[in-house]
Amino acid sequence: MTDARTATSAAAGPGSVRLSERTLERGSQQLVRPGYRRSRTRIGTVHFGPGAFHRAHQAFYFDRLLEKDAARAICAVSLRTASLRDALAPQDGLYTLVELDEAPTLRVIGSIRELLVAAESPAAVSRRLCDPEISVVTMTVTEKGYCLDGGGRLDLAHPDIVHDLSHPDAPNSLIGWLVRGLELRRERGLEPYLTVSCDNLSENGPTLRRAVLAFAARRDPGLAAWIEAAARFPRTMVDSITPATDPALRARVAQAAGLDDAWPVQRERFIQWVVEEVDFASQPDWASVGITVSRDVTAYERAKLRLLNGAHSTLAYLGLLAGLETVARAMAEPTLRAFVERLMIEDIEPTLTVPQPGALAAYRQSILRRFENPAMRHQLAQIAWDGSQKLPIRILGTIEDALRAGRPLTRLAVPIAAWMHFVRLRARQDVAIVDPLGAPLGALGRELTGDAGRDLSRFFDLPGVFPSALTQEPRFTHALREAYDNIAARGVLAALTAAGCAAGAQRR
Ligand code: CS2
Repeated sequence: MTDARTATSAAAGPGSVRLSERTLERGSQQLVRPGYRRSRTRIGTVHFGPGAFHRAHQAFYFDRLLEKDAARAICAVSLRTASLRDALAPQDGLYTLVELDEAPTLRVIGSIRELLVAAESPAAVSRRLCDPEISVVTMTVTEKGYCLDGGGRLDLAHPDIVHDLSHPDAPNSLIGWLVRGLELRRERGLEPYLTVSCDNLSENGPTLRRAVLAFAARRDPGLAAWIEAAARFPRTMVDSITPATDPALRARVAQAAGLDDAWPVQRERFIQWVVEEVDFASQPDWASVGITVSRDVTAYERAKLRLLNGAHSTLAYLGLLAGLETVARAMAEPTLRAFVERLMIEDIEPTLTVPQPGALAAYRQSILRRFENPAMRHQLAQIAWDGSQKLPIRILGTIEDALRAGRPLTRLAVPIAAWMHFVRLRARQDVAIVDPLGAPLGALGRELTGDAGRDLSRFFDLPGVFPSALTQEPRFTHALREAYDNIAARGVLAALTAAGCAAGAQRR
């Protein structure tokens, strides 16, 4: 049994009409249909990792771009699994995006024109990557897909990287594929593609560039030099809360659209994409579809990763320990809401700098309103996935900044302690943890005692999670020990109240 990786695709119901090019016009009038002729579009983008977030976010923007530029259709490449290809191929790549609020919008997205599975057809992916029409490669492979070590650099001992260095024409990893595509383009005298990370990584563009160059240098120093000189890896910040697809969504779409969709997606109406301004001739006219082009993505990115994603992970682990299921339900728990708001105000915002005074307060309030959206059943268990990869980016960096500034860690230690107790809870429930370190975390969870003096060091020994600058810092280990023992002794809500963490935040 594992955490509910909420349902994926399913075949259309009996006797119903399946969404496709041929049936699209039979759908209900409320369906918003593509505003361009799909048959005239050309594939100009390759995307790796076409999960729900890609289909709700980037593919939505490219659908808008296609209304102005026919060369912006997407080839969606799944690295390993065929489930998305199998679900959407009978639909000609079409799927329904539901924008959730009090008056939901159902929009059929047509920007994905090709679906490939790299593990099945590496030659087809190679051909696409060196197609002269391709100018952009985007990716959403989550933090773990970059094969990084604890220091944010390429892990050359990662099994996929080891494989790809000896099988360069049929890689397993994103990094292997990006370098393969650039190598083929160089051999053909083509320009590199713009390589755009759309994942929640700190400094995602430079981090990706560093990993690609490290891999290329192992393959061919001349190739690495060419990439270093000619390729561009812009920083980006991406944002839209996208709950996983579930049977309720599929039933809702079938009823409202009058067409069966094997894998619709849903998101809040709020959406934002910030792309770093780089000098690259054939990139899309990002601003024409509401994408922010900025020279300072870092300020946007750090605020989002720490305020939104840091609060999300905090709610996830505290809420799951309190027996709650969704973000909206956790926000309805006064003690939790008060704690998260105070954490944002007192502990996270002081680590952020934004030019406009008052901007952080407004951003925080908008985030909290988004979290409270009753139209969204955003599962805490979904946010809890991959904690070993997410917490260093979302919380530990903030803790390191607080230590440098001499600020207390009382509240910041709580989400880390809650994650540790979550690991223990899942072990007791015999539910596997969805995380690249899922196996060691499961084994560790079964041996945890609830006593910080015996348990914390076990977590500190995990590879690539806790930097030694923290594990050897008494102010951190003391605050974490207190938070961990507090939760063990009192339960999560009483622990927050007892620690005075939940004392009403000064609403600014
Ligand atoms: C969430 C993010 O699942 C998670 O970890 O915190 O997917 C979050 O919904 C997005 O980053 C919002 O833009």
